[in-house]
Amino acid sequence: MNGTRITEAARAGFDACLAAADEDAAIDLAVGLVASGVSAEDVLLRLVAPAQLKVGELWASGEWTVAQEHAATHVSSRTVDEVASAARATARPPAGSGAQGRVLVACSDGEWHVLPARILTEVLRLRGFDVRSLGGSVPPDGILSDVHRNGPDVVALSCTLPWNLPLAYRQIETCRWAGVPVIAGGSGFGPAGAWAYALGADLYAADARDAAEALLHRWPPVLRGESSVGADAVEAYAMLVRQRPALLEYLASALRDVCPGLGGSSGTEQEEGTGFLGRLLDSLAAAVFVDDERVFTRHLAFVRTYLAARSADSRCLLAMTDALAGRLNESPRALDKLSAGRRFLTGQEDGSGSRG
Ligand code: B12
Repeated sequence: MNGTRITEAARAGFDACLAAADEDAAIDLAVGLVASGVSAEDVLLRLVAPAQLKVGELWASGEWTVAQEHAATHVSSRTVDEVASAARATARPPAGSGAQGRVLVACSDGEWHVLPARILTEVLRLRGFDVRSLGGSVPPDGILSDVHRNGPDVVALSCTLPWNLPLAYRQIETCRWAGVPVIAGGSGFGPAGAWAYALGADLYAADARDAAEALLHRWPPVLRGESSVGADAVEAYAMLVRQRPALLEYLASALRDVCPGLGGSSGTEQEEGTGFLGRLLDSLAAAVFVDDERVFTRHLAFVRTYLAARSADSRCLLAMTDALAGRLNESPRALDKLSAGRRFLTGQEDGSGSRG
C-alpha cells in the first residue's frame, strides 16, 4: 500500500486473495486502501473490476474450475459491499446526498452478471446519486412498475451477454414509452456501445466512472436515442426464435458424429450440450436482430477458445454453421451472419468483422 495509488503489489495481493477465496484478507486489503487515502471509486474500478476480468480469463482458459470462479466472484462481491460501507462511514456525506438525481439500475432480461451493475451502483452513490438497484435479469414489466412507482430520472441498463440484446431492446422501448431515458453499459452492448445505440439507448458509457461523468455533465438526461432495428430484422429474429426448439433438435442430431460431446447420455451432458447450442443460436439471433455479424463471430471466438482450452474439437463450430446454413436458406439475414461465422472460423476474418 502506498499513498493514494493502487500498487502492483496490492493488485497481486488481491488476485491472490481471490485465488485462495480468502474473503477476510481481500476485504482487509481493499478497505485498508480506502483507509490509507485511495478513493473507494479507484478501489472498485482499478482493483476489483480488473481482478474479475482476470477471473474470467482463468475460467475461460480452463485453469480455474467453475467453483473457483464462483468463490472468487463471491469474495469480490463481498469486497464491493465492504468498500462501499467503509467509504460511507469515513467520508462526510456530500451535502444533499442523492441530490444529483435518481437512477434506477437494472440488468438486462436474462442477465445474471450482477457484479458490474453492483459496482456501477456504488460508484454512482459515491458521486452523490440516489440509486435504486434491481439486480439481475429484470423483465420489462418489472422495470415499468418500478419506474411508475419510484419515478427515476434515468434507467441504467447493464448487459454483459450480447445474446440478451433483443431482450434489452424491449426494456429500452419500455423505458422510452414511460418517458424515462436510458443509459446503457456493459460488454454486451458491443464496441463503443454500438449495439446500445442501435437499440435506441440515449447514452452509453464504457465504465462506471464515465457513466457518472456523462450523467453529471448532461444532467438531466433526455430522450434522444433512436433505434435502428428494422422491421425486417425483427421478423428474421422472430423466425429464429420460433424455430429454436426444432433447430436445437436438428443440430443435436446433425452434429452427433462430429461433436460426440453434444449427444452425451447423462442428463447433465444433454443439458450442457443444449445450453451450448442454445447460446450459439441465441447469438446468431441477436446478430440478426441488431444486424451486426460481430455479435455472432465474437461469440464463436469465445467458444473456440473455451473448447480449445479443454482439448475439445472446435471443428464442431464449423459443422454447426454449415448445418444451420443448410437449414436456414430462406433467411438471407441469418445466412449472411453464418457466412461471416464461416469466414471467421476458416481464418478469413478476425472476429471483429475485418477480413484477415
Ligand atoms: C463472474 C462471472 C459470472 C458469474 C456472475 C456472478 C455475479 N454475481 O455477477 C456467473 C457464474 C453467474 C456467470 C455465469 C455465466 N457466464 Co460469466 N462471467 C463472469 C466474469 C468472470 C466476471 C464478470 C464481472 O464481474 N465482471 C467485472 C465487471 C466490473 O466488469 P465490466 O463488465 O467491465 O463492468 C464495467 C463496465 O462494463 C461498466 N458497466 C457495466 N454495466 C453497466 C451499466 C451501465 C448503465 C453503464 C453505464 C456501465 C456499465 O461499468 C462496470 C464497472 O466499471 C466474466 C468475465 C468478464 N470478462 O467479464 C464472465 C463472462 C462474462 N461469462 C461468460 C459466460 C459465457 C457465462 C455463462 C454463459 C457460462 C455458462 N456456461 O453458463 C453464464 C451466463 C449467466 C447469465 N445468463 O447471465 C463469458 C461471456 C462470453 C461471451 N460470449 O460474451 C465471460 C466473458 C467469461 C469469459 N472470460 O469468457 N458468470
